[in-house]
Amino acid sequence: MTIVIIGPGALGCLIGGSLLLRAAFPPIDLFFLDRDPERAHRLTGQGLRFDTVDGHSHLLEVTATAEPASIGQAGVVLLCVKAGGLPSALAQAGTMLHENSLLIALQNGIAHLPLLLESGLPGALAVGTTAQGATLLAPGHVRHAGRGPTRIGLLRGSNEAAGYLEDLCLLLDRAGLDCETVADVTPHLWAKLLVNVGINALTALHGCKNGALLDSPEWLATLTAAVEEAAAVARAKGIPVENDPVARTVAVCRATAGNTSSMLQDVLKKKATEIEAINGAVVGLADELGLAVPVNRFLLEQVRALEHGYKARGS
Ligand code: KPL
Repeated sequence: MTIVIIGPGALGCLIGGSLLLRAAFPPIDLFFLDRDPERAHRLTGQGLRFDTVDGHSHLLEVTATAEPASIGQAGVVLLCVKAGGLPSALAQAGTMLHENSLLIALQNGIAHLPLLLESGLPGALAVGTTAQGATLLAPGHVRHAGRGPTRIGLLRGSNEAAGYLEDLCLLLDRAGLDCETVADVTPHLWAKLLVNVGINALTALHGCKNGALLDSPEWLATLTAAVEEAAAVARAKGIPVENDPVARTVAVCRATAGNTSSMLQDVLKKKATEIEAINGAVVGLADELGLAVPVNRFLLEQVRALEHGYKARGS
């Protein structure tokens, strides 16, 4: 099985590292595809440093490239870029996909679904969500910072593709990523969105680890309000929401207490964040539905201002 991971960021390195370390059977050919040729070259030369959740550190041999043509055709392509990087990642994926391939998108939020469905790429299409925590300590050095479920569902594809997805999920599960296929992925994407709505912007604004949100009554109150607003939007859209999404978000804060959220990692690197795909998506849908979501709007505006600050300084 040829597996290509597009985007050797925190999540891509976590998945790649877990597969290389633990998925011995069936044999896989794993490639990382980066858009930066120099970084790809360095990753191949230096290997991937993978710190497991139980504190062990492994140096793994990897093959990374910026040239999809050098990989040829892929069985599975995992899109591990941020929502904003999806258009160029889809263009890269396009050259490797064929009618029996499986493309799996693992972005936060829900805003990327139309883009995927309209991409017109050959093969089956699946979307997934994971609550695994991963921190990219440096390019090519990832720490697995906390465990949580990974759920993947087929958006488009034959019965054969569904079987292929089952096999792949089994492989990811054996690799320690707590992975299962689901018939309808939408409620799972929303469940994860509600968690990200509560954790990501707040950790980015306060510069704190996920677990620290539980130490401040004020931050916890904002987390609670943001998640409740987003849950009301989900319910108004007819999406089933589990009983207590706030309790789930708190549980994820605990399970990934030592993790630096992906949004804080972006802010620390002065990169564009996924705020538009997370709290921004909630605000956009709330506006369409005529619902008030003041806390999500506040978080959206604050993170936009933060991003604008470092973009404006040109760093
Ligand atoms: O998904 C995450 C993220 O950081 O984007 C969580 C689950 C909050 C883990 O940090």
